[in-house]
Amino acid sequence: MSADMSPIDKAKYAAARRAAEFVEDGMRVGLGTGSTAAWLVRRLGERVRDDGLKIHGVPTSTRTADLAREVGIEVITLEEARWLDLTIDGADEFDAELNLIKGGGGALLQEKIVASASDRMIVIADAAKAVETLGMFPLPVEVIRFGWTTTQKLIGNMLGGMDVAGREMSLRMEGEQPYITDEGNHILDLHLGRIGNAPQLAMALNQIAGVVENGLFIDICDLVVIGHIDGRVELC
Ligand code: ABF
Repeated sequence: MSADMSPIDKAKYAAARRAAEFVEDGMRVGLGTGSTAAWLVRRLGERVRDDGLKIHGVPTSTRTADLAREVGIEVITLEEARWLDLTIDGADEFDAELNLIKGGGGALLQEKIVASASDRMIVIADAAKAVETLGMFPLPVEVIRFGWTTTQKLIGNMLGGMDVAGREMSLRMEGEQPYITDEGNHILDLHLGRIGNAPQLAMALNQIAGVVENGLFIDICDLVVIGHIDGRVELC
């Protein structure tokens, strides 16, 4: 940890460093995406280099794969791993039931597949990610490019049947261009404000033609490692 780290980076680093202690020799580990997960990958790289840790890493995005290789982690595909001992990843929001909103980093599809292929999933997050009710963070929904505006309309109709405030659905942009995921899809961000029944919404969204996956992670996370700006860490 360097002295010029921002307070939020100190919190993310503290969570990542603590979570890295759950990684044991010989594990097949899912490696998350985002700035907090990047601290985890760097910390595991230190353990590989300094302690001779031997793990196989399965990345959840090309950028995580690049970073993992850079720090000396042996990267394999999920097919080669077949199943994972542990996945450690970030999140945009988590509630008391450890349900999550993920996908702010645009990698929700690989993240959900990798997390679902793991014996255990640990989320690393700064304390600001803790919420009473999910939904303030816009919910990312990955949709195939073909007919995405129709899919957007179908989602809006479905939401019309629910009492949700502010149904704006914005297409994720990267500069002037629509954001394209590693799988070549688009992402819609649903500005719902509050999600009353996350499990129900997660199921309803994935029934809609054109929806690939959504950023609600229900009953997937086993533990959240919370980092605070003073460096304290909480497990919940
Ligand atoms: C990724 O990390 C995404 O699913 C999630 O949106 C993001 C959180 O980003 P950060 O750690 O940079 O706050 O897993």
